[in-house]
Amino acid sequence: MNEKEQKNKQNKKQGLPKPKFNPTFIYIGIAVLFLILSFIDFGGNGKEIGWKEFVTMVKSNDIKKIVVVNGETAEIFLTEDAITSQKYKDISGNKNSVLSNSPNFKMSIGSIDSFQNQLDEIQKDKPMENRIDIKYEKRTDYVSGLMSWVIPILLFFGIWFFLFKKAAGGGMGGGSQIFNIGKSKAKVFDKENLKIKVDFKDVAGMEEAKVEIIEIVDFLKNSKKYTRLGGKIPKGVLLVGPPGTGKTLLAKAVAGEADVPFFSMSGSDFVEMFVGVGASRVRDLFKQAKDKSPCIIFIDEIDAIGRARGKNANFNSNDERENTLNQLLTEMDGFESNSGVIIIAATNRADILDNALTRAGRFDRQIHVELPDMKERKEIFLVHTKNLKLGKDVDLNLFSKQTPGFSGADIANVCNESALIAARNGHNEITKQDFLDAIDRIIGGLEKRHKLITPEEKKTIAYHEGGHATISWILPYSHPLVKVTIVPRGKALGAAWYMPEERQLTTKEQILDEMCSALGGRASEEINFGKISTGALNDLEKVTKQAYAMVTYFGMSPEIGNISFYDSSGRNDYSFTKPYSEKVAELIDKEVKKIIDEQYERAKRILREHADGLKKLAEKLLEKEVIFAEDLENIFGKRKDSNGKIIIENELTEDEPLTEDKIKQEEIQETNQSEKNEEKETKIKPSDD
Ligand code: NHX
Ligand code: ZN
Repeated sequence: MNEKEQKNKQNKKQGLPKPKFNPTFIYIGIAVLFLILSFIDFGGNGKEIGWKEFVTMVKSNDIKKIVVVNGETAEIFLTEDAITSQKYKDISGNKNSVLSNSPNFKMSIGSIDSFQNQLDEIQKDKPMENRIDIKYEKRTDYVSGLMSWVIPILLFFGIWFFLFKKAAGGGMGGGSQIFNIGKSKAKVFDKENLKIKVDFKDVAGMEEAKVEIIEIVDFLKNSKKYTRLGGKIPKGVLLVGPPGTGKTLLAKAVAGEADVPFFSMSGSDFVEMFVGVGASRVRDLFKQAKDKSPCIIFIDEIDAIGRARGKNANFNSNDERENTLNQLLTEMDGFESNSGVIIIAATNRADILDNALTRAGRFDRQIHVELPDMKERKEIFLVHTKNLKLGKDVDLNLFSKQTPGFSGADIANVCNESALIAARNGHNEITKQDFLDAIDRIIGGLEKRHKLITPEEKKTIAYHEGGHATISWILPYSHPLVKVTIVPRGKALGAAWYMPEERQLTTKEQILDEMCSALGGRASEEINFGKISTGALNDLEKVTKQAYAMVTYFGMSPEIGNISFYDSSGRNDYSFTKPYSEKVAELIDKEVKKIIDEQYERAKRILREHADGLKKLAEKLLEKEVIFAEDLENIFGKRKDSNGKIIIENELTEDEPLTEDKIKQEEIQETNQSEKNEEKETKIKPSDD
């Protein structure tokens, strides 16, 4: 630590503000100095007099000598007698001093010649020895001479400096961009800079990940405990999980909890236009980190540099990325395990990372951060609704049930959107409906009630959606329907919304039933109008993908058998070569077509069987635009499972209180118990997702 830092520390201890050193003060100081210098007249303080006074002085023989400076100014020195008698006190305004050898008066002259002539004229009667002594002097004005070359230079440097500062770029701190190109761009969070305010309290959900990550905090805090027994502290931790699940938040919470500096950087920050920059930035980052150890380096989106080497289609074009990766690998090997620097990297694709990066001794620990389940979603809702003004009817249990597949970021988005919607509707608090609208908005996009749709099109849409709804109501394994709408939203003209069950396994029957309901839209168009439309695009896309997955991944086609071409390592991309023969390829296509054709026929059969119900449904849709599960129950009766038993929708199981907020939440729920039945009507996922 150098002296300056120590001084700063002392100042802090005494509560003094850090002395602020501002270079502009110097510049202003210099400028003022020059101004003062140029105004001070070294030529003396003699008062300027006119010709008339001068003639009087000459005639009364009071002038001892005259010095003509630079042919412009005559400096007049009085005789001792004149000074002692204080004859010209009135003119000079104060006493004329004998002591000073500066002139008593000054006078501007036109030219030396005319001055000389006029002076001679005045004293032409005087004898030569009584005449005034005239001297001619040439004085250089050092100040203005200096200024004339100093100012341009100063100006030049000033502009240069200014331009340089501008080039240094926004927000990256001082210095020029050009000179800092090899420096790491890491954002540093530590005591002096930005304080991390996140700790584990702020991390909701992710229970499993939290348990593992708490260990990392312990490594940083009590490293002795582990090293005492000869153990090595891990160097790298890889956070793997889909986007928006809070990997960055988790890493920040580790740093916040362990109270150590935190270097945050994105994988793409390393890469620049210039060769060698990435590697140099890695070097710089590790150097900085070692100086501040114990600390955490966080590299977001590490796949930007960590992708497997040499497997790219465009050969040799990515040397720079490889150099960067190599440097990262070397640096990770380079520093000792117990140096107190832990690298946390985040990615949503661990499978494409280079083997060397994930081997033991580097990022050997992988923590999987998964999408939150219903209980975790509720915790996340609790965190994000903390600062919202909630209405009495808000039920976070319902919302967490309505948002399967949502990430933490999505939930944050829902909460924010709900506040905006409530404000737009002029509500004083955010109501349940505002939340449900926000959820719909996040899933399906913006509602477009004003889209121009002809009556025929409207009818087609109604029958299309009616087809989806009818089949999913009749088939036992399809997802429970929430609502059907023919109001355009996002890119879709209409949608059937389902509540996808959060299941870990899916049976073949479930997939087939889903495919059948997805094909129900097109089937309904064909049956009812004898014409089909382009509108089934999304449905067909989904069905085709599902069918191919069944055949090539899940071994669900008898012809292909229990063969899977799925590659979990993700290393070989089959974009050019397929791992099967042409014959198998043909077979796959045939099987896929068979599955889809079968389901399409099944869909048409079901729709013909329930033609009356479908008609009623479509008409109701055209009339009301949005219909709910209730209306379907009125038309088709209760939904039955594969054994013909009536399906009872399982109520949300109440779990034990989580926090005080939770208790408050339950009070709210009790007051709404009567409304509970209606809550089921709400929607969750459009069919064309
Ligand atoms: C379109 N979208 O983009 C319209 C807005 C059958 C009532 N032309 O399956 O909305 O038709 O169950 C080029 C050509 C998307 C681009 C045709 C993009 C077709 C959703 C499909 C409802 N609900 N389909 C559904 C739907 C559509 C689409 C296209 C395209 C429809 C259907 C999209
Ligand atoms: Zn459809």
